[in-house]
Amino acid sequence: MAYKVDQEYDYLFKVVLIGDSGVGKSNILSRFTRNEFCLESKSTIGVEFATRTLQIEGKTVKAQIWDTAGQERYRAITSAYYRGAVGALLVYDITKRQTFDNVQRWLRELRDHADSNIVIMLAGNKSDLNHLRAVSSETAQVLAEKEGLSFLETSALESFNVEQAFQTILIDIYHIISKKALAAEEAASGIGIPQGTTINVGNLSGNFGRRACCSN
Ligand SMILES: Nc1nc2c(ncn2[C@@H]2O[C@H](COP(=O)(O)OP(=O)(O)OP(=O)(O)O)[C@@H](O)[C@H]2O)c(=O)[nH]1
Ligand SMILES: [Mg+2]
Repeated sequence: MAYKVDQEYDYLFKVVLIGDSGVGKSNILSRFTRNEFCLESKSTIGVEFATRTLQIEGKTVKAQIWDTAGQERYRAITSAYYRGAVGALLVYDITKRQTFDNVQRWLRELRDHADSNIVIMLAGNKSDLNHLRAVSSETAQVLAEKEGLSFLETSALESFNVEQAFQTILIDIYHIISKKALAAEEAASGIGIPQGTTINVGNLSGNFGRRACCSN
């Protein structure tokens, strides 16, 4: 009988969604994993996660995306939420200035609890509400550059840039991981060690026949 084993992937990447309550984290997640949107979604309580498997540069990558409440009182234990996360989508609402001002707070939380190499993307959600805009994309871009984050405006409602946002995070993670794997492979096989020129010093006294000379 042919059936697909769930473990059929090359990489499993944990990505966390963070940002203030009501910015649209849960809808971004449901749009990406189930292509669903809900206008009257309730605040998340505790932690939820959903997965989606996709192809990145010929590899099967399973993205496990975690979602929790932006509101402090509903939040699950922070350290467990961030443990093992290799990516983060930090969401604010382009129509609510306060949610953008709090981005620094979320970055601090990431710095305190997540791995220092975590890939972070800033997402200004609800781009469909341009007439109610309170944060310009230029302002957000400046902050993103200052903090070394990628940046996109998204709309979970219109399904705009949601796919792109996750793709960018996952590709960045994949590049970091594959670079690390390559470095480890090279170190193991000795390829990474600087190669020297072999010179013949046969006339030197003693038992030296050949010596390797490292040029760098
Ligand atoms: N217009 C518009 N509304 C959106 C968009 N994304 C989410 N919303 C709405 O914003 C509200 C909050 O969305 P949620 O996804 O529940 O927000 P959340 O960030 O998960 O909130 P917490 O779970 O409380 O942290 C809901 O009414 C959604 O329908 C969007 O792209 N455009
Ligand atoms: Mg939610």
